[in-house]
Amino acid sequence: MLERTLAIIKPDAVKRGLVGEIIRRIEAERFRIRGLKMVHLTKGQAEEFYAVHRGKPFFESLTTFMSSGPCVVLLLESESAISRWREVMGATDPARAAEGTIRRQFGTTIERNVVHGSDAPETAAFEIAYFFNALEIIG
Ligand code: IDP
Ligand code: MG
Repeated sequence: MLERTLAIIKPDAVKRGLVGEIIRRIEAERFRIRGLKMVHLTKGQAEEFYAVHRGKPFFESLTTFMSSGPCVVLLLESESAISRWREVMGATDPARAAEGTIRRQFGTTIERNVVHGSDAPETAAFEIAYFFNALEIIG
């Protein structure tokens, strides 16, 4: 099924100059980029975006990290975009991520794992609407 998902190039990757490499990978995997922008989240916005993780031990550190510098957010479209982008990213913990995945290649810790991807159609819809209005979505 043709799907849309939200991808984020996290602040660690932006700071390390990995934006071009990750977008190259997105295009090589034949995702269509339907939206793209750079944003610097406030702490409150990071907390709102990651609200499902509120109460978890890593929530405070995660939202501080995600608001520590700019991110690049992308709206990706393809067949099975949600699961396919998660496969390209690899497992949450870079040390456990499969060889050849973005997180395995570039991630440094379970928190600083370079990229985000929506995990289901409902979360994708929420996350896409969080960052993109109708005028900013192409096609
Ligand atoms: P996901 O990004 O692979 O979907 P989630 O469980 O949704 O993983 O967690 C959201 C983000 O929170 C992760 O990408 C990572 O940055 C961070 N995170 C998840 N689990 C931990 C942890 O155990 N310690 C520190 N940070 C974590
Ligand atoms: Mg998640």
